[in-house]
Amino acid sequence: MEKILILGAAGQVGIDLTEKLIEIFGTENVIASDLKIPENPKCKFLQLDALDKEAIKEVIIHEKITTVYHLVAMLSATGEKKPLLAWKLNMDTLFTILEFAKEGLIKKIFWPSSIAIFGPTTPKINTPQSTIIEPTTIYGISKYAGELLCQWYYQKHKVDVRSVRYPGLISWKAEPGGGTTDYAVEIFYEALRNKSYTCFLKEDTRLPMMYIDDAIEATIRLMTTEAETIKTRTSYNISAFDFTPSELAALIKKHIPDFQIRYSPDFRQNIADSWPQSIDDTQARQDWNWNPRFTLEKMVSEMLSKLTNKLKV
Ligand code: AKB
Repeated sequence: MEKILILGAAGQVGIDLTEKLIEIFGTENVIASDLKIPENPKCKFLQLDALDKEAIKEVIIHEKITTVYHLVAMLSATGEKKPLLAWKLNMDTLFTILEFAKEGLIKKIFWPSSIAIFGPTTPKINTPQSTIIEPTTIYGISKYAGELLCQWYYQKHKVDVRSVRYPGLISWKAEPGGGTTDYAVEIFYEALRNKSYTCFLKEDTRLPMMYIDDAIEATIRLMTTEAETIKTRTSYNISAFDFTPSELAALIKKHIPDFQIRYSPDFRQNIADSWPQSIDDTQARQDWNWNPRFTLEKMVSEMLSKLTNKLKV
């Protein structure tokens, strides 16, 4: 039986992933950790700083951890404001976990990469698995360096580390923070609370996105597949749908007819402009049967209904 430690469990992916892992492996086999303490932890929770190598090592040994889901990262927008801290947080914490696996303290690692590894020179439409990769944000650079590190530890030291390149993720339980795709979550809160939203990206900025349930499904599927079927040890492209702010607003308007959107692009526009518009995920589909369930329309209905309930609007 696996014993799991989640680093960054209170973040956007962490909240949903923790619940799913508890469902699959049982409460007694999942330990959640983060710097910030969640309101209602669903399993054993430890307040841990991912940069505190010794504290993490102690937990891994003491709790007999076999698998680490390493979700800690500073995202694209905050990373541009705090580049040194972003690099330190994103790289040092990954090195720590990879080294623990090399030493034999843990058996398996999940570490997410992102579409942010791609840059302005990458083909923008149906971006292939292997292509030109020249990221222009600190976050993207750290994620690509991280991918190569994962591959190096796998090839040199047989470390079983697995990864997907998340697109922008849309969730209702937890709000994202510090990303460029965050508008696609904020818009739902503002539509329900105020019937209006000012978007920090231009109306025609197309980006690849995914509903959180599919992101969790991809993560679990990759982590529970046989090691031999995983041909890519950098990180897999995964894709669900893509849209622009104006297309998303039009779909929201179908549910909330008087919803209004305005546009006031800021520094995040440049970041978004450097990323792909859509992603080719053929390899993930072939290697481990990846297949998203949520269409764009289904995601919009689901977000509005879940958030209506949550916000009591
Ligand atoms: C961000 O916007 O920085 C993230 C990402 C695409 O990895 N959501």
